[in-house]
Amino acid sequence: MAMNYQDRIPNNVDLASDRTLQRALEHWQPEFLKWWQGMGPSDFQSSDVYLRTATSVDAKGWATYGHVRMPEYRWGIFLADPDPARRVGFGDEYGKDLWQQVPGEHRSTLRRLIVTQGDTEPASVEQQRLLGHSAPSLYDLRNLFQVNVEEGRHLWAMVYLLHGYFGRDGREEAEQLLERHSGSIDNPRILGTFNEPISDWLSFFMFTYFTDRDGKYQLKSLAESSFDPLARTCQFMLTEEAHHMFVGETGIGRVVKRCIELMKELGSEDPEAIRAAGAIDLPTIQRYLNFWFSSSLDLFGADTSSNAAAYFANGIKGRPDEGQYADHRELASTYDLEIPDGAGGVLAQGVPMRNAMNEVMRNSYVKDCEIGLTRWNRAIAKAGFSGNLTLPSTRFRRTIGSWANVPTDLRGTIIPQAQFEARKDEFLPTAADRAFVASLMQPVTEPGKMAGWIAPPDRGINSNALEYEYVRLA
Ligand code: BYC
Ligand code: FE
Ligand code: FE
Repeated sequence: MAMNYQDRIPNNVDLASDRTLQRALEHWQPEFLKWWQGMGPSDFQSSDVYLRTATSVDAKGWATYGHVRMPEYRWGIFLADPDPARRVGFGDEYGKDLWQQVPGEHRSTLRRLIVTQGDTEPASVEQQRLLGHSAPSLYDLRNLFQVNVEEGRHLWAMVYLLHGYFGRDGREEAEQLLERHSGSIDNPRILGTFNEPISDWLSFFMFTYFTDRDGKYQLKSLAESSFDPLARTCQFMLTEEAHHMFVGETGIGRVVKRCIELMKELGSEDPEAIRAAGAIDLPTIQRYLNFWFSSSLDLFGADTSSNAAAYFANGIKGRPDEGQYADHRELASTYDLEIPDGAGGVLAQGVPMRNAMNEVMRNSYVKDCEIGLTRWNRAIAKAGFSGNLTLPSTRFRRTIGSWANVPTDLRGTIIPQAQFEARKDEFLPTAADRAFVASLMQPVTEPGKMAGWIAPPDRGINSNALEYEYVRLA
């Protein structure tokens, strides 16, 4: 269905035909805007930002570009077109009809998953709210705001489902999505990573590389859901998500590139020399990477999970790209886990495949994370340097699952707690690292200019030059 931009709330769900739902959402809209003004990007609300807005959900028409003030962005409700051939794709009900309404027995589970997904979206906007003040270029500033408005739209996507399919308790949950806040002591966001501060741009790029990628995998698994409105909502969100990971991958890549340029210029890989020249050295990049990768791994949940088994059995949440698997029921199969034996060693344990779904997803995610590292390492090697970036072991610094609170080194070897504490500065960003990175975070607002710690991107947005005025500061 075509997107309707005449309504107060743009949509392709024929919102006008459901007065009650339309009124409920129109009631929530000013609350959202109040939240955006209070908790969204600090300042810049009257700047004109070169944003893309979806105007249709098909492949070619969904992105139109133009300068918009963020509060005037047309946040709307867009679902991918229905696929009449699609059936329940996994679990006990494999092959049956999809659900167009929420089955009573799955109501609280679905609500909880939708709320958890919805909670991450505004959380990320809150985490990033101060970054506009230290953007390395107008190009980057624009990308930050593009990500922010789209995360705001992802919140709309989940709020539509809550209002449209969960009645009164859905409306209450929608209100609470604006009441929890990232990092709040009394009322924090639901998942750990979304309460971590993102106070510098290196963290922002790590977050969009690693944490938005969790978003990609979670959305892919929800896009398989038998609850068709959820699946179609998530399918469309994935088209927007790709840009967030692009920002992360190219962002880290440009920080690495700048470091390489200076290593060449100085003829040295010495971190202190790189820092003295005003860029970020590879060991510091590695420590930031260790932090955000390990934090994001926890977002997949525990490695054995009866919740995950029930989601799969009931057709609620599948595996990303479920179609690629041969067995969509997984009744008899097992998965081999390596878990700590409690005495400093490692134990192999076979668990029912359905209970290991979080781990299956986490593994696909890790593989996807490796792609960027290969690319960055190739650039380092090509320049003739020996340094490289690696993903730490999935056992490292976990707080969820079998490896939670088991101290290991970056390779996943169990070490005594005291040794972990003693080596923390080698593993994770130190206060001095953070202070150094913070010292580089000086805003650059002249079109086409770039901060000294980051290389320019290969190209501008939507075929525009790098010198284009991506944000007209007000
Ligand atoms: N922090 O049985 P388990 C995105 C809890 S990112 C705190 O393994 P389950 C985005 C868990 O809730 C994608 N608590 O749980 C990115 C459970 O609690 P209860 C977000 C955690 O249900 C960037 C208990 O531990 N989407 O979109 O299998 C910018 C036992 O665990 C954490 C989703 O997450 C944690 N990290 O799996 C913007 C999809 N992990 O029941 C946006 C929806 C686990 O004992 N959520 N717990 O009280 C889910 O599918 C599942 O809730 C989870 C957890 C995968 C998160
Ligand atoms: Fe999102
Ligand atoms: Fe995202």
